Amino acid sequence: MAENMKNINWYPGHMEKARRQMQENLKVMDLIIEVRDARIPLASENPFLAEMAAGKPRIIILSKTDLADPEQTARWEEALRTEQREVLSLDLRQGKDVRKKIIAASRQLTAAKYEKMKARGIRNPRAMRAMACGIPNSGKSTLINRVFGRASLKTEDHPGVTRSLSWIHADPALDILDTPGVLWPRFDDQHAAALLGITGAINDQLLDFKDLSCVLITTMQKYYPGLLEKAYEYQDLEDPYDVLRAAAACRRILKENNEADLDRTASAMIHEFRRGKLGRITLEHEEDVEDLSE
Ligand SMILES: Nc1nc2c(ncn2[C@@H]2O[C@H](COP(=O)(O)OP(=O)(O)OP(=O)(O)O)[C@@H](O)[C@H]2O)c(=O)[nH]1
Ligand SMILES: [Mg+2]
Repeated sequence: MAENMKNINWYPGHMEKARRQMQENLKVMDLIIEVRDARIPLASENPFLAEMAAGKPRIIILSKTDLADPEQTARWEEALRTEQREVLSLDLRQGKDVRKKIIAASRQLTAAKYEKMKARGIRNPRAMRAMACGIPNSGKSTLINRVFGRASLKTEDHPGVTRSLSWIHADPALDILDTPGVLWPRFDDQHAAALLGITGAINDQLLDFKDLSCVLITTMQKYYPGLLEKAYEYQDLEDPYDVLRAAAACRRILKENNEADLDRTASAMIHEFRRGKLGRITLEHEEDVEDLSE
């Protein structure tokens, strides 16, 4: 990570407020549904959620699998799964089987609690309560709409869409609380922050796209050699700025004086990545991570 990169931070007041309200609601939750982005399964883990969810059954959703590398998604799914923690990788846009899988996993993880209620003589135990949480723009509201079977919550392709907590009676057996995407007050790991920026979890207005494109280029050179060469029709370039210049030439993104417009090229590259135009790409590879224990 280059030293002169602009520092990334995004923790507006609504996130702090949401974090407090989530904490307050925690005691009534039977289950946590944490939605991460399959392209960055670790950088999209919110450390405060891990702490908050401790002791509660948890489903980790790896969303946006249509944009991620399928082989890596399969590896991550295995690596993150534990006894108390189911992992489901889902393309929430397609919605195929989303409802069925979420309901089945919720049932399984709350079975002991449900049986306990029955044993106490409650004939029709209440619906289980789940809190959907995670970083901004990861697909929490889309997921709940899928389980509910109706587009009742607002979803848009930018972070910070959901601003308040709201309960959805998604299924007779499952209530889900939608929450605003939250980040944390300070990113100790600026590389992870850049990955969050690239994938769209951070307000674009705070980002330097040239910085982000350099991180994207070096990561793709490491994991997907040849892909950028193919997309931007160049050969034998290593330096990220040379790659940016090649991309500018290929896409004809030029200033009035015919020089490459690197700012606009960087932004175009990030948006091509986000739309999946550069391929199905995972920016964190499972085999490179040594310790996944929490
Ligand atoms: N390609 C793809 N897009 C998805 C997927 N899931 C969600 N999206 C899109 O991602 C964007 C964000 O989805 P939301 O459901 O609003 O995300 P959120 O987590 O509720 O976001 P905040 O409320 O801002 O925290 C929308 O444009 C969705 O259509 C997926 O699996 N694949
Ligand atoms: Mg939302």
